[in-house]
Amino acid sequence: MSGMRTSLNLLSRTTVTWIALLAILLLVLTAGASGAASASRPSRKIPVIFDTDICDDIDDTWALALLLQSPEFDVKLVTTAVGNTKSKAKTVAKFLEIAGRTDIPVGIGVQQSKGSHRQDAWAKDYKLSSYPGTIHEDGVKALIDTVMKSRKRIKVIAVGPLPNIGAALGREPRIAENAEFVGMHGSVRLGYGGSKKISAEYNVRASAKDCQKAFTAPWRITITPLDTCGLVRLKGEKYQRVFKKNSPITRALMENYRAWQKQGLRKSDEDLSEAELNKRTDQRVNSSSSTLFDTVAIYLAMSSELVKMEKLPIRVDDEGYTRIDDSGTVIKCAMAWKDLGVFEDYLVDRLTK
Ligand SMILES: [Ca+2]
Repeated sequence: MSGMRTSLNLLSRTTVTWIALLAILLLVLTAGASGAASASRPSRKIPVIFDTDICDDIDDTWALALLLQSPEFDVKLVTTAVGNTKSKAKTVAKFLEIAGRTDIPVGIGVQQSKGSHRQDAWAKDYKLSSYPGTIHEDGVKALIDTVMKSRKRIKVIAVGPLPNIGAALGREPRIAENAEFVGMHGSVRLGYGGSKKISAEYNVRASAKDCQKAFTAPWRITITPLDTCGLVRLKGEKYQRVFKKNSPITRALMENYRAWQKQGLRKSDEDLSEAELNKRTDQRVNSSSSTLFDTVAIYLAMSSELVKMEKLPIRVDDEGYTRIDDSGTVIKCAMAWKDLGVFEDYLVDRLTK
């Protein structure tokens, strides 16, 4: 009897051991499977490409800062547009390096000149070859490749004239099938500075043919025309929070703002002494921002809560006007602010967090 009990005990002990081993194996397998699943699960972040004519107006640099301070985005590429795009890429690369975001590739857009730009002084000693991330000499190809290989529909945020987007659509029209367009373009019911007279807004007018291509491509289009973006400017307490923050990003932003203002003043009066130039630059940089048009396009790529959106048929004419016209493409337009003050607070909070 006792011999039988011993062998039964032995049997049950062996069974228990086997069951335990199987359970552990199952746990390991399940954990492995869920690990693999999470690795292959697409990120919930919004994949974006930022196409910018940075270094012409300063608001692009504010928009770049907002982009980098927005965890909603997975920034796949920044491409430079208009003029000397190679020199502009230096400003972008240096800014990304300071922000600790050299994971972001930089693409040199369609090179239109070898000229200089207002923020060149800030990046004059920076070497593109020293950028730890990727520099694409052919930014248009990089843009096409990034869109075509994206597993999720990607948002192309464009905040300047559109030679890069026009070229990309010309080379590979299928990008419109895997992308959405979000732009700072046009003037629909308001012109510059809230004027009741509409304008041929610069980003459209400077390359109207490319804008026509972009606005007739079969992708979803969202824009902030001057009606909303032309009203954003930080002053007083709100501006001072950014001005005084002194984080790596806001420091780089303010250095660029200073370089941009100084170069603008120098161009407008070449007889100014260095001391006078610095004094006038300080007066401007210490008091308020310029109009921050492009920041609104960044915001629209993640939310439209703070604006009144309208779906309007928009036709881009050859002079660069964005007309409401039944023959136009239906586009989502941010036509008015629900509360501009709330957007300004949001912008300041983001930039200074
Ligand atoms: Ca711009």
